[in-house]
Amino acid sequence: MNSRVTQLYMQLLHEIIRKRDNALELAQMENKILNQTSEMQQLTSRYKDLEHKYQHLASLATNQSALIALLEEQCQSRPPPRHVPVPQPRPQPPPPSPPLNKPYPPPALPRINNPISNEIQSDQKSLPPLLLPMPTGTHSPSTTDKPSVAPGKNQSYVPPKQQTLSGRTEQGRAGQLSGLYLLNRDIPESPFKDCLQALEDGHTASGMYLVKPENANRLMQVWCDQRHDPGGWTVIQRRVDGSVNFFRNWETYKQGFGNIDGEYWLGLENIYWLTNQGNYKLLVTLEDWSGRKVFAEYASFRLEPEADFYKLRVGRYHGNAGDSLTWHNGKQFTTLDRDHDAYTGNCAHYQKGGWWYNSCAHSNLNGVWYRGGHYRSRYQDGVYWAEFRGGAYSLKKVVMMIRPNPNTFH
Ligand SMILES: [Ca+2]
Repeated sequence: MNSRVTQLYMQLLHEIIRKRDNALELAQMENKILNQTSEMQQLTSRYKDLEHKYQHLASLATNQSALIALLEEQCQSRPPPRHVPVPQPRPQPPPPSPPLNKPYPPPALPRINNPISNEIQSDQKSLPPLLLPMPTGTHSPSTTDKPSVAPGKNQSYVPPKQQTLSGRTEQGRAGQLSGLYLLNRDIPESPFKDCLQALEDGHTASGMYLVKPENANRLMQVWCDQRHDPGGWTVIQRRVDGSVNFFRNWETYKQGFGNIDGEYWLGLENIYWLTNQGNYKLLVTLEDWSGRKVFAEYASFRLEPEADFYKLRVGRYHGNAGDSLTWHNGKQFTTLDRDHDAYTGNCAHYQKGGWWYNSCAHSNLNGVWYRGGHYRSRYQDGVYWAEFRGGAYSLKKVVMMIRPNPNTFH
């Protein structure tokens, strides 16, 4: 009898423990559900924050587009500058049909090729104008018309710290430009025709050099890359950190802008003089945000004079980046205020740069430098090379440089 009672008692005890375990498990499950719910709430609130931020940015972009439209109108209503010869319209060669290279894949330019894009433009023009200041100055830091005098020879040395990027405002940029170009102490004084000549003269260090192309009545400061194999490269464009605004007008693209030891555009006039003193090749080096480096080389590269709006002439492609420039061959340069592209609107307006736009671009190396690669924008305006990472990916580093290539046929 006793043993039966004990057995029943043990059974009961076991039952109680099992039920307690179940209750414990239930409580744990409840906790988990509560945790998950709170996590979801956090995520929802973060998502709302992000949505809010995105709306704010989108409204900023819209405002900027309105400002651009306003500036465009102002530029169009302004009489043409006196010193610019009014070129006779030349008969344009018919656009290659099909284009020289493979047809452009539609996904890369969905908006620009959209026939209703005019609607977008007129829509923008109807937006309220803004009163934000925008520089229209034509600061010409890299050239001088007095070749007999090395610029800055008698000017005071500016401590290097004044060259550092102090801010992203245009005012700061302008001050920085004039500061930077006073720094001539380290620049070899006798001008070379290009960086290769400097290299052959024993200047094997990369850096700022003073260059004077043959037949050109101008001196220019350039960055010579003497390390990139085999050295002797004259850098004409560089993007590395987004510190310089490349959405500039014609005159600024003509003269050049930026910082010789950072981001810069050498200037169409300078590039014209450099590339017309011999046969030059163009090397474009590109780096994405995962550190992948590729290149595109063109066996010849030169620009037509300003009377032909610095029309692009590039030769045979070679490289591992893909060819995103041949489609622009034979195209004139277009900026915000000078539309020479093949598109009904102004490509520079949408792509936020200056380039040899066609209708519009396989490459947009003077576009907006976006951090991180994939960017979200109303237009395809990043620093891109479509055949490498597509038009919706803004590259991290881009350098365009030239070097004599005597064995080239144009
Ligand atoms: Ca156009």
